[in-house]
Amino acid sequence: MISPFTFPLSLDPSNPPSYIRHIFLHSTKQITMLHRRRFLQLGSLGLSALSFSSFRGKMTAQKPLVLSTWDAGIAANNAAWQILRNGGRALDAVEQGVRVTEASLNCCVGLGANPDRDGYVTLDACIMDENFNCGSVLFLEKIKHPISVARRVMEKTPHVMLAGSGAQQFAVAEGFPLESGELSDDAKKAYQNWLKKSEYKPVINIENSKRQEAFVPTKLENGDWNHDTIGMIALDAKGNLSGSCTTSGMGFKMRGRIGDSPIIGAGLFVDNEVGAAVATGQGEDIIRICGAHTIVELMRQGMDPETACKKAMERLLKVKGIDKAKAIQAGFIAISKSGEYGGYALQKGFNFAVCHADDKNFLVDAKPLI
Ligand code: SD4
Repeated sequence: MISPFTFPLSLDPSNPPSYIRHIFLHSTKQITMLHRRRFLQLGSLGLSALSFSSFRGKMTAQKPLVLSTWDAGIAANNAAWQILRNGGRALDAVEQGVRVTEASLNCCVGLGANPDRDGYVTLDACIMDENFNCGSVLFLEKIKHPISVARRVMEKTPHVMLAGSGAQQFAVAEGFPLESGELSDDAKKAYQNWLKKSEYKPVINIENSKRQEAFVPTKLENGDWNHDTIGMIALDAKGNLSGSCTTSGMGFKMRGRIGDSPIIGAGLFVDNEVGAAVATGQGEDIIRICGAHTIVELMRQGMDPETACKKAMERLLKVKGIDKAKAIQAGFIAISKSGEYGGYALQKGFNFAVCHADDKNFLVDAKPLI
């Protein structure tokens, strides 16, 4: 039985310390912690800041609904929401949403992102609709919106995946402009720094890091620090699910390296009868457990989204082993067919953005497994 959950707030809600979170229940199992400071950031995105008290009490499943990974998900959700709020299709929402991130300057998505170890930005993306249609592009260079190329692969070819120069050739034939391939100023700086050490070592939570290190986090157009691979899943007013994922992959990766993000079943999976899931983090380990597909299958067995994400993360941890797992990060988010949602992280530091109304676009800190 679902029972309302009340967080015993002993603090003054009108003046909470920055790290006090408000807890509410939005499914039988999920307790989500929200970061008040981040609510207030929404104002700069044209959304109403959410009041501390507006999250009291139980939260029910939502429709329409859009979720996306990391802080950058707020702006992406905002674009997706413009489609969903008008009764639009989830597929259009997840494409338009992540295009915002692809067009912005950041460390890990789009042409402004960090390059591979040879100094080239190579992009991966995939998209999946409510009918098991899917498309993806891998190792795509000099194209600004890989997610839209992935959609064209899905809609205009008999294939699911196109890679490298073939994917680029297809994109150009479809009218996508071929960009210069020049690194953004931030990426140039980051690459120069990285060359000094030339270490290939993933850094956990680089997406939200404020530190200037070998893996230098780059700045956003608004002056904020970087963000990351964006994965987005949405449920539209008609009850249809879709998802998208787009990334430049791990910064300073080996040339030709592909992570989970463009791989259907690993980085993204949608089954319109059950739910949708998307992943971020160390792609190699997400691939090993077919992360997104595993989560959807666990939801099919009756688990709510957060529990399914947690179980999949437990599997990743088991495969990786605790010692090696401590050096990496992974995050999963999921939506059920009925509009419940949740996420889970391997380690502390992963958050995701949830939007289900004009004035409800907020960040949730995912619970960590270790
Ligand atoms: C990859 N999953 O290429 C992507 C990278 C990522 O947070 O999501 N980083 O492995």
